Amino acid sequence: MQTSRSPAAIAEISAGLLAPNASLSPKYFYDGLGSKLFEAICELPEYYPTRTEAGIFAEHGADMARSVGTGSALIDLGAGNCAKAASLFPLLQPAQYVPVDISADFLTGAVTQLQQRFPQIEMTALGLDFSNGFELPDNVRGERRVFFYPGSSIGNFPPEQAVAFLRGLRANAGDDGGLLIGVDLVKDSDVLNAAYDDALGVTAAFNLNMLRHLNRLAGTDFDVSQWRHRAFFNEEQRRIEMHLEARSEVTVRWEGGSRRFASGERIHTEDSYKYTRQSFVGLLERAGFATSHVWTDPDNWFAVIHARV
Ligand code: AVI
Repeated sequence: MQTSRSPAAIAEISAGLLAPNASLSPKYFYDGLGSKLFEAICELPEYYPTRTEAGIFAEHGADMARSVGTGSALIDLGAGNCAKAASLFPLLQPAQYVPVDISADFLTGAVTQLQQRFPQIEMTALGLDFSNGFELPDNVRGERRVFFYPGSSIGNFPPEQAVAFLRGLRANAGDDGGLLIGVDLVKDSDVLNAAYDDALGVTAAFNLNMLRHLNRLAGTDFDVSQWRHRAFFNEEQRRIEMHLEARSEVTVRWEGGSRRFASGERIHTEDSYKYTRQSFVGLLERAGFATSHVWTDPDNWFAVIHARV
């Protein structure tokens, strides 16, 4: 979660707004309110990924533990409140738990509580932005390392960046480690469009809230009421695209820059790539992983994959 002004953030936001096709990183969704809105999205009837993945864990957790093995160092990427990993502790029985999240404060609170429930698991919280690669601390290096990356967050990287990111995990996994990852699958576009443009407008609020966050981060003067949420499945690219669209002509100003947007002009805020089973297995192979097992729900909407090095 990023809330204070930094020259690097201002430069990045400014470059994104001035690009011919304006675009901003989805990381700017997540201020305090943005994180709460994302939690609300996960509860929406239209947003199937969270509950579908939870259903797969509930149904196949024991099988996953057999495939992954017990006694590993479980490295939870984007751990948040650590609830997903914790639900698997009784089955996976990790020797060590390493939650990694950009919000260190949030993590520390969650881990303190978790340590009381599972005193036998050694826990080391890491507060860092892992999307650009990271080094594991020395005390994690001795164990068999299993990365846990649920929620289909891998879909928010373009495929080439996803391969590079997975390669980084592969390099950190050692000779006998692995990866347990959640992947959202290609499906009927009506289901996908509804999941990212829900009837209550929670995803619209999540998208629009980025503008308030930018105002604080970069001193932009966005007026939220002048913009609307747009989300649609791009069949050719197999991705949901989210945009913010100007309702009428509007000029946005910030210290050191300004940009005029014509009515209907858009700022691209997020891509969420959807994969077929085969296409994701291909991505894993390119990153140096071998797929060990794939579990899906009865509708084949979501997959949890165990990959070995
Ligand atoms: C975090 N990520 C996996 C979500 C997704 O589905 O791509 C972010 C999101 N954007 C809109 N709704 C949810």
